[in-house]
Amino acid sequence: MPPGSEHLSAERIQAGVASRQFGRTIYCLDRVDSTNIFARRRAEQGANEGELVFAEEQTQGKGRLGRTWFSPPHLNLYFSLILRPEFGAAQASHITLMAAVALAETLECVLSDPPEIKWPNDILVRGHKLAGILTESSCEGTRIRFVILGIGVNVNVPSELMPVAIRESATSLFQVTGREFDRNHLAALLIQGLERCYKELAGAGFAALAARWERYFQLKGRPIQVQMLDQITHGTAMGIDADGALIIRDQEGVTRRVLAGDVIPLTLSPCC
Ligand code: BT5
Repeated sequence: MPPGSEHLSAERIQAGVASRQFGRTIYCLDRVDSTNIFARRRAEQGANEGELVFAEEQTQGKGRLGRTWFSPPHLNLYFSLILRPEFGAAQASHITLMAAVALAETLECVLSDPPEIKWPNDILVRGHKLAGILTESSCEGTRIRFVILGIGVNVNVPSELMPVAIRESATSLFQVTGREFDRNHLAALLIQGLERCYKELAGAGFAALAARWERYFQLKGRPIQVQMLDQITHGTAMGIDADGALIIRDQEGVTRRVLAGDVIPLTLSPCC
């Protein structure tokens, strides 16, 4: 059987996860509106940290800011992890940064080209989007009740099946490597990577992961544009601060913190 034709199975994923702190309970659904919506309901019902929801297909896969995540059946990974961190709501953005490191480190093991992190939530390969992260938190004052960490990875989807709107900007492991992947095995690797990085974050804060995050952040020192709703800021990407905000230096030399938005790399124009 070709590796890409296997259905997702909780047993097969669990067989590949060594420690099982994450993934003791795994739902593998055929079809769902969004794994984040399903996982939120489970969290509201009291599900434990580490519970995972996978789906073969999402009919309303969510991106940030009301955008959609293209989620065709049986080709990719769409999953949500329930987290109940002890740290405060001010550190919730660290979950996205932690997940980006876990994804980049895991995907690097199966790729010859190193992945890149595009702040705050994209994983790119050769400049094309391979995976996206959507973190949704439920807080009570300064306390986090739970976080739903949603991850979509394009695994075996060929370019011709992508919607035209993202065909140029997106990629998949199949497109990059020319081979199909066993999604159960890849899911297990991702869960292990997430558990390892989450333990580091919970134990020592984002400082434990910052250098690794920076290693995958290829835009440092490069001119970028950051768009947040109708506001556009231009400047040079300097990195992130301890809160996970993007630091940019604008044309006047003023340093700014950006808390949310879409980063667009700009090309340097030759000077005469
Ligand atoms: C994201 O949003 O990148 C977060 C994606 C999170 C998806 C997972 S799947 C499991 C879980 N359950 C959910 O419902 N969601 C999460 P954002 O940065 O806003 O990017 C969305 C944009 O990426 C879209 O507007 C498209 O331009 C593009 N896009 C949509 N689907 C894509 C895909 N499959 N691959 C690459 N790019 C895509």
